[in-house]
Amino acid sequence: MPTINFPKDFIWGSATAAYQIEGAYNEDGRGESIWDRFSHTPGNIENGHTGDIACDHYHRYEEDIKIMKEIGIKSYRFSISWPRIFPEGTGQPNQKGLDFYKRLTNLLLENGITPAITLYHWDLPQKLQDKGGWKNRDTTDYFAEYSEEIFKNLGDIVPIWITQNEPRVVSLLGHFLGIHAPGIKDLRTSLEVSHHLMLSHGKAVKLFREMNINGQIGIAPNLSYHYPASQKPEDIAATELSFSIDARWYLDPLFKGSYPEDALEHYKNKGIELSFSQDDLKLISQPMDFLAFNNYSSSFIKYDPTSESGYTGADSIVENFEKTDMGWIVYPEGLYDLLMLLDRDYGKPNLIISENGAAFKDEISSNGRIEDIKRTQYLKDYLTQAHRAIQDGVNLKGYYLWSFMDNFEWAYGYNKKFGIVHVDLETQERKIKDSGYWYKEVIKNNGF
Ligand code: IFM
Repeated sequence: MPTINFPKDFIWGSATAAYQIEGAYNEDGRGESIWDRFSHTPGNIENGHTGDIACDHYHRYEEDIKIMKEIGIKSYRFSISWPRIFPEGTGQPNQKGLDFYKRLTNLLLENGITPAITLYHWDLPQKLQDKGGWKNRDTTDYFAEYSEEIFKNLGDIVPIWITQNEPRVVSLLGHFLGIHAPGIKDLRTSLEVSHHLMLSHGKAVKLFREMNINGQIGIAPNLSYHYPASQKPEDIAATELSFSIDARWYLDPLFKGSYPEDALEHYKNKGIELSFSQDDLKLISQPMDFLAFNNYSSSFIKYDPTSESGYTGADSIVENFEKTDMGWIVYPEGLYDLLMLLDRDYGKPNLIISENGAAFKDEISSNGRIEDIKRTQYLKDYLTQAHRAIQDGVNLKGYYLWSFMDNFEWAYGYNKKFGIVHVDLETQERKIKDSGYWYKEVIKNNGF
């Protein structure tokens, strides 16, 4: 008997994203995405890796669904490649692209696996980038057009929908740091982009309601709990500001219909005065059915007047923590604190952990197994904290493990392994890791 029991109907899921697994980048009429352009540009991705072939999931989805079934995964979260549906970003939809997602969705359903669709997981059609990408407000209308097409085709069979995945990463890494596609480095642009991503979410939710889709819809920002490096007032203030910039910037518009004042003030002091119309904020703050969020780690923040933002990560604190292969600290209590904060500050929403997992180096041992003890321990510790929050009254409805299989980890190429299923990139052979077998038992017992 498990000692940690999850509520009946808890959603045990696993997640991936189109560009990270599909491959078939130029097949069946798929258009170019900004990630094709970015990864094909030398110097952007470790080892020059690309998503051209990736896990070849486009051709191997049947085998992948078989493995999901073997593990007992109850819900599979995947994203749709916008340029597979609209190669030009807008205009005529590509029937072959739609057919692929229909085949995938139907096979999931036949196998008793609930499909959960993410509409945007970063692969904007390059043609839309050529028109200004997410900086261009028109992109929010193109996104609505694309969402409408997907709702029309899959709305009657897919019960769970996520509009945008990690708008903060798109804005910061893609448009301020320039280390993700489309590789832009401009603060003002990154802020305009973040607003347009949120607006596109609002437009998709509006359509979803107008079309009477019989499912649930939400968004998936990446969130982590921020702790002050000390109890000094300046560290506490710096921590609040950093959390406003990283998290409340997305949460407040969704739940309160406004952007956080301290973050607006911070940007104003940098010479960027932002104002947003009430109409936009009304669209963004339409009620969602759930808030999904991706969580991997936590941050410790200290006041630092020498840094551009006025704060930095407290290296002296985190150096003693265990870290994953991404360099992210393992701090499961941070998930508990985050769940409690969301519950307290945002009106007890239904919550879904739409991503959680760990990259560690794997080796196939002589007995043929992949004994990924660290990943299993990480999952166990994070799920323990998720369960603790449920016990304390948080409305946590589900958990999607990132990732179903090893895949293209953006700027790191294939060098970071998050999967509970190992993928041999030479042969495309799949192998369930020990963590996958552990997850299978967790799902079977609804706990551990
Ligand atoms: O692989 C990514 C995913 O695409 C978005 N969330 C974080 C994961 C791990 O970095």
